[in-house]
Amino acid sequence: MGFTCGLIGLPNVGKSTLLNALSAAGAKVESYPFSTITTNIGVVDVPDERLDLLAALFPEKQKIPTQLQLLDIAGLVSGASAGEGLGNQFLAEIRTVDAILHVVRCFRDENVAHVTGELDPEGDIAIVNTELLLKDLETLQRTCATLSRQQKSGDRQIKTRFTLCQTLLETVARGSAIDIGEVDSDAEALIRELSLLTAKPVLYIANVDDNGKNEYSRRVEELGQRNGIRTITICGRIEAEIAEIAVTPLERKSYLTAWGLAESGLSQLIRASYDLLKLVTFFTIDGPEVRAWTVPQNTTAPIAAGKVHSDFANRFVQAEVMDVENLCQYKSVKTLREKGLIRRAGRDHIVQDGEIIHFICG
Ligand SMILES: Nc1nc2c(ncn2[C@@H]2O[C@H](COP(=O)(O)OP(=O)(O)OP(=O)(O)O)[C@@H](O)[C@H]2O)c(=O)[nH]1
Ligand SMILES: [Mg+2]
Repeated sequence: MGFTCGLIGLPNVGKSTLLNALSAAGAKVESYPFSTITTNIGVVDVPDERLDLLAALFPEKQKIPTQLQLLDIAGLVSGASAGEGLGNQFLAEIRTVDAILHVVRCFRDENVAHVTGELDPEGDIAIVNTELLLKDLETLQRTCATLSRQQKSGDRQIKTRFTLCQTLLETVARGSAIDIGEVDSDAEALIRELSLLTAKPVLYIANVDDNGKNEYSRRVEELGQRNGIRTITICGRIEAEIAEIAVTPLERKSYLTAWGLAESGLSQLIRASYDLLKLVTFFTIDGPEVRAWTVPQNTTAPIAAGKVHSDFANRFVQAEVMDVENLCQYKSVKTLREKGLIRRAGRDHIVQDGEIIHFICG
């Protein structure tokens, strides 16, 4: 399981509720703050219409979606970076995730305490962001101090690292998150090595009342737009209830319709997380399965082959590549072959999102 998103936010914003809605994790949900004290883990199937189309084309084969891992992390409060609440545990967990899903409370409910007293999406987001910044500040200060001592030895590499570290420290000390898209490859390596929290990709999740989008969720969206962060609006409680009572996808759909929800917010959320992680999906239709696989962007064909079977990476000779639309249109691999719609791809081929790949191994 390679890719992990972490649900973070203030206490009582609905993180565990969302995890339960997304997976059968059975996380404890309570109306008091800090009900989560140890991290809950859920595994989620990534919905994909293209896989559904392929499964319909090969009804005799088993459909296997690709998956994402989700962590539901303890809520944090102001002062977490200095150990308040479950602060340090929270921040240590965030280090391990590839992307952050920042849950923001946008629902009113007097039975559920709000840690700062009232609904304030911008303020809530700022509290969390400040704690992430303070933790990065501490990490960078500590690393800079160590490197500063070590560079006295005259080692060139250590000197370069020290300079990079200082630049990152200046950014964070100004109150700015680190933008991994803006730095060179050396700095990127250092950022990853130190697992800097503000450099991780983020998605906002506006957790709304039963009535859908509201004034608060729109404020989250506006803030997200200003910061280049995407927002997904979701009603965690309804989705969790539906997930609990609906057994089949059809049942789920009819409950969603009854609630006036066109598509599950959860599907949107999972797809958005997947985009956030810059992953691509490819499909295989060989053997008894139609299956979706996940690889990072810019993965070559032999590496992708190794994902399907560890042996394949070394034994890779070439690949045959088709498009889902073509296969759905002509309904058979044989016809695609006759029409010249199957491409041959060598070791340098970069796997593109949506390709159906047949690996030929020696
Ligand atoms: N009205 C309403 N209540 C919700 C919604 N989502 C969650 N809640 C309630 O809010 C309370 C807190 O939910 P949790 O999922 O435990 O919140 P959490 O963010 O995991 O909280 P901590 O673990 O304490 O950090 C519970 O009583 C939920 O039922 C929602 O969309 N609407
Ligand atoms: Mg919780």
